[in-house]
Amino acid sequence: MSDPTIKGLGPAPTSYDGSPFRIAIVHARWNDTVIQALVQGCIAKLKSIGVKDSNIVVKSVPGSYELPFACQRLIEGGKTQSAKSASSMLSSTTNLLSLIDSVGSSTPKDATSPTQTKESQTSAGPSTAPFSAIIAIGCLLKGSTMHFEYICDAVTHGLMRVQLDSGTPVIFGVLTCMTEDQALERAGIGRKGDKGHNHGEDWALAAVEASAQVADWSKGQL
Ligand code: RBF
Repeated sequence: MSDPTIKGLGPAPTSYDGSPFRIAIVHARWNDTVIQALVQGCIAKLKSIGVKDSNIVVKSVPGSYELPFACQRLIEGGKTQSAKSASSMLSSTTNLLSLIDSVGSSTPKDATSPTQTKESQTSAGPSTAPFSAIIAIGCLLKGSTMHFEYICDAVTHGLMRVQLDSGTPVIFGVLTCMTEDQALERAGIGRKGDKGHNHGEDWALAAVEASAQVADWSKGQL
């Protein structure tokens, strides 16, 4: 492998467990073969390091230019979903307490059963926690006009802004390639003898590492 930028991420000093985290992937649909390989590589790696299937949310947008806004809205959507679910859980607890009050202390066992069943179903279902990290995946290929430069610049700065403004890590999974072969090699599906390396796997590792660090650091555990 002659190009050192294909080799990918080195090992982290700590190995991280992905099981507590909920991760979103937002991907562009331009250059679909490359995108599909990157998204599949990313999902497979997330699962291999413990992220539950039900805690991986995948959304798509037309092109890379749409990624920053979609990430921003999805992060907010995750926070809204979490707040709604917390408030509906609180109101079912309040209903339960009023039921116990109204029937007296001899019947709490019967009274709690339906609610407990409902709650355990909820906890076994898809998570409604805010996203721990979001992975933006796109593939920009240099054409004969200046489009590439403008989109690369806007997307890069846009994604950085989203993570700094939201406090949620945004993993930069956007390939910016001069040729299609360069993109295929960075998706692990190169046409030459060497297939290259799937960078989607690295982005999965980065997402879990950033999630774990943010979770610790926000509790003052450094
Ligand atoms: N989106 C990508 O994700 N990758 C590209 O390589 C790409 N090339 C584009 C080239 C041109 C000339 C145009 C007009 C758009 C391109 N887009 C590309 C789409 C862009 O990110 C966005 O979806 C559209 O401009 C609509 O906002």
